[in-house]
Amino acid sequence: MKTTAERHFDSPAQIRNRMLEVVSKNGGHLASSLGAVEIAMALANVFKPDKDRVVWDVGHQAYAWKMLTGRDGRFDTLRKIDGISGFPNPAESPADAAVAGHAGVALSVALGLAAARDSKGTDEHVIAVIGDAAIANGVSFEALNNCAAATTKVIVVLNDNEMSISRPTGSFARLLGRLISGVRYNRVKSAAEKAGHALKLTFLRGIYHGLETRVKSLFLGNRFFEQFGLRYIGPIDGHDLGALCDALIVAKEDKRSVLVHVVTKKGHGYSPAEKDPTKWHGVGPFKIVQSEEDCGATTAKRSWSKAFGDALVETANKDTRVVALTAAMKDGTGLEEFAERFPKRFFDVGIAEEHMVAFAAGLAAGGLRPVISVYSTFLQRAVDQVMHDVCLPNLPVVICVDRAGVVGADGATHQGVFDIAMLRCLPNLVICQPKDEADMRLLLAEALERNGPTVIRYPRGGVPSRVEPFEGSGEKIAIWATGDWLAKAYDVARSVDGCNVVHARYIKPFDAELLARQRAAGMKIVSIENGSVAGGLGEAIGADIKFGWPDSFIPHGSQTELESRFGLDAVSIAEKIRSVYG
Ligand SMILES: Cc1ncc(C[n+]2csc(CCOP(=O)(O)OP(=O)(O)O)c2C)c(N)n1
Repeated sequence: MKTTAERHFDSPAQIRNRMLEVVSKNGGHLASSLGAVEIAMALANVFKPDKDRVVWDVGHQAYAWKMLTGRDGRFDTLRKIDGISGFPNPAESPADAAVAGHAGVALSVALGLAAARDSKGTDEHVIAVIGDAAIANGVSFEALNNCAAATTKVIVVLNDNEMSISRPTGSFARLLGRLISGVRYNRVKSAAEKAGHALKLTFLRGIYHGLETRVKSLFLGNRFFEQFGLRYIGPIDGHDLGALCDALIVAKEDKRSVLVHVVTKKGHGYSPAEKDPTKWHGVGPFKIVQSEEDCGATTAKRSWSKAFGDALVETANKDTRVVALTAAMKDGTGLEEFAERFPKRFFDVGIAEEHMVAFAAGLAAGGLRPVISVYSTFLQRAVDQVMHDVCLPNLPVVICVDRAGVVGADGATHQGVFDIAMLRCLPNLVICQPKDEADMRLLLAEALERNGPTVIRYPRGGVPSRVEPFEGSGEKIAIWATGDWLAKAYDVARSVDGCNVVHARYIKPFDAELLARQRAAGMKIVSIENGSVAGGLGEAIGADIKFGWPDSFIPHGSQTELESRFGLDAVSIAEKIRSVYG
């Protein structure tokens, strides 16, 4: 693997330049990582990355941390197959205390690490870095509730950029807004902060922070985090490295648990990203420009998400009972237009998948037709609500599972391969997958007619407007294939004698009569699906050869690279079938 020599970074600007250089070629999570450069530098300065434990929440903002902890030399390989991951991963570096791709868990993991340290009697510091949207996640709240009981010493860095992927929703965002926008408080605070910044002696810092606490309670009266056993320090300017280091030193020296509230700007240092942080949250390759003009991050072709969004708007025009729900993923799941057209029928619940599904159950029980749009990997959070609140009462909730299948460069935390396996066992639930845009419309209409729950799954990437059927006339082998991999099954059938193809439009219940007829005629059954083999369609139909993702976590790489590496491209599949059946 080609690497650049490890280098030393003197300034945040150098790190940002390197980040831009690589992300503009490889794509990645830019705006959040640009905003967290000084946080990463301060953490690397004040703590020992190889000994102290830093847990990033979500982890998409940790590129600077990667560069500063021994991975700058390999940073060019970011998100590339066999290169470094876009998210923290302990298998990649000891400086990554935990895997981090799903939001809201950092505080829990950090509490566990701190409690383990307390029990062993060692002295490493444990720090959770968490965004203002991720801290409002239910798991974060459970951890806050447990914080004082779990340990006496954990450090939380709250990276508040006042943004989720889009504008955050909910009361907690408002609370944080009040904390950082009390004008009177800020004026006093910044004077106090300057004084504190100039003071290098610990006892003087103590006086400064004693004063700060009084200022806070005097002017703001906000003791929210202190009720949870966390001393509150802040708000601190997250792009002032000196102030950040000072605050972290105070947090480190304090015997109690501390939350340092840091205010940053998403996209900091790259004006197009500062101007439109939502667009620059996650980007494909782009051309770097220095003006505020849009520099045209790669625009993808029409996606499955957009096809879904358009179909939903059409349906909602006709049926006023239809409402749409997202857990902080309006932009990724194609719901922008719905949100604009029907603001009263649109619910962005924040990063709260469990709440979203149970909330949808309530909406359905109340007579509406809720349509949830959620990435496969994040729906995993809410499997219990799907079972308990939706399937058991058999409510008409439509769950549109986006990014179902391997997603590519985001890697193991984000591959959407487990949804069929997790959901197929749930009674009352219908699971289907469209083959093209026209089919998406039909399946959505069918789902909204049903008086029970439906899952419609579709992958990341471009949507074909129409996949022409090719059934083949073979009588030896029946290939059962789902949605996006149907076209691949047609390619296989064209190159292997004796095949015909079944479009398994409904995965549950599948067409048992057809299967029985094929079995009775002595046909071999082969399944091809963009999901895990364990628990997938192939298992359901008892296929003789099952093509899908194996029982391992699928790393990052492009979708096509991964398909060939795992023998799931049309040529490899055809070869395997020929080698088994001649
Ligand atoms: C459980 C879960 N749901 C959704 C996401 C998708 N997601 C990635 S980042 C993000 C927003 C995070 O906002 P914040 O915590 O404020 O961090 P920022 O990006 O602003 O630094 C979301 C919703 C996720 N990673 N995990």
